[in-house]
Amino acid sequence: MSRPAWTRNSAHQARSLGKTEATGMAKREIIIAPDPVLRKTATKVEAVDDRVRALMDDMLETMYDAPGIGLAAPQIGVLERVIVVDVSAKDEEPSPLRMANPEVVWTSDETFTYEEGCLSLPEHYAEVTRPAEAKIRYLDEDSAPQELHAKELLATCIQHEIDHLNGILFVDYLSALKRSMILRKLTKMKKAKAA
Ligand code: K1U
Ligand code: ZN
Repeated sequence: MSRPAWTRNSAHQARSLGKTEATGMAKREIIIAPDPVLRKTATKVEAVDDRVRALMDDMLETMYDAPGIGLAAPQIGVLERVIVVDVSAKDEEPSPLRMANPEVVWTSDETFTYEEGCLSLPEHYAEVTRPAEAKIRYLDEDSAPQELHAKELLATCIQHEIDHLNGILFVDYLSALKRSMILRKLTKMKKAKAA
């Protein structure tokens, strides 16, 4: 049975309407690096069915709560090729994107540099340069094939999330020294939290 239309509109809107419990959406735990799950390659979904739609809604709930502008399924321990993104500003209407099996089919030569963060690498930020524009092919929440021409922050965020599906983290674009410093700090932080 398909869900009511409003629950598929936006987890953010649903929460602000106080309807999170009624939808059955759930906030999931975000996996912090270093963790082997974040280095695995995720598998394609066969189709976007009710199970995948529920996963997408949980991911949006988790992303808005963090808060973040994107999330990939491996970050909550699910090794499937599913991402969610919403780069709308605070004073704009939410514009969540739910994508299954996203693929970059074209990128511009022009680049865009942005100080990236990652919910799996809390409190660490670094400039990363990526193509400024990208065409993305994906399945939407109704399993319909779509193509999106993304620019600047949206393009950066989608590329960052697709990297997660391939076990790549933004620190992999930094020098080995910077990467190992960040990962060592996170190991220490996790040990301190576990103690
Ligand atoms: O994939 C993730 O871990 C989410 C990540 C996405 C991302 C951020 C910046 C560049 C590329 C991809 C985040 O959302 S980190 C948090 C963040 O950027 C943010 C949080 C609150 C308001 C605005 C931005
Ligand atoms: Zn990330």
